Amino acid sequence: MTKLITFLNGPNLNLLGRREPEIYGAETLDDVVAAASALAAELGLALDPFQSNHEGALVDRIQAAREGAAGIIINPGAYSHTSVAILDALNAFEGPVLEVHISNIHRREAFRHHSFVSARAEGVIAGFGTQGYLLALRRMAALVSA
Ligand code: CA2
Repeated sequence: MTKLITFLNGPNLNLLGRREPEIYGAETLDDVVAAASALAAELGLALDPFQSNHEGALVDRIQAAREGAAGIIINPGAYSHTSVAILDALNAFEGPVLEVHISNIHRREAFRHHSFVSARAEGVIAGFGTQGYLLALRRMAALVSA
C-alpha cells in the first residue's frame, strides 16, 4: 500500500518565491509541493501537503497524521524556535519526523540557532534551499521502508 507522508510548512512559507529570494529562493510553495509530489510518486509514496500561519492548525494536522501517515516532513518556520506545542504534538506521533529549513539557520541570527522540533526529528536539513525538501523525502522513503 502507498505510504502517506504529511508535508507541513509553517508561518509565512506561503510567501515563498514572492519576497526575499536571496534567502529563500525563487520557487513558490506550489512549485515545491508539485516537485515533492512528483518525487513522492517516483518513490512509491503519496504526499499530504499543508501550510498554515497558525500554530494550532499545525498541531491539529500533526495529530491527524497519527491516523494514517507513515512519516512527517516539517518546516515549522519561525515556530521551530518557539513552539513547545508543536514539539509535544510531534512527540505523540509514532513515525519518523524530518525537519527542513530552506536557509542555514546556524548562519543567521542567534535566536534561529535553536529549534524545539530538532529534539524530536530523526534528521534535520538546513541551508540546502528548497532542494532540502526533496532530500528529506528521499531519506523519508528509506526510513518508512526499513
Ligand atoms: O529557513 C527556513 O526554512 C526557516 O524555517 C524559514 C522561516 C524562519 O523563521 C526560520 O528561522 C527558518 C521563515 C519563513 C518565511 O518565509 C518567507 C518566504 C519568502 C518571503 C518571506 C518569508
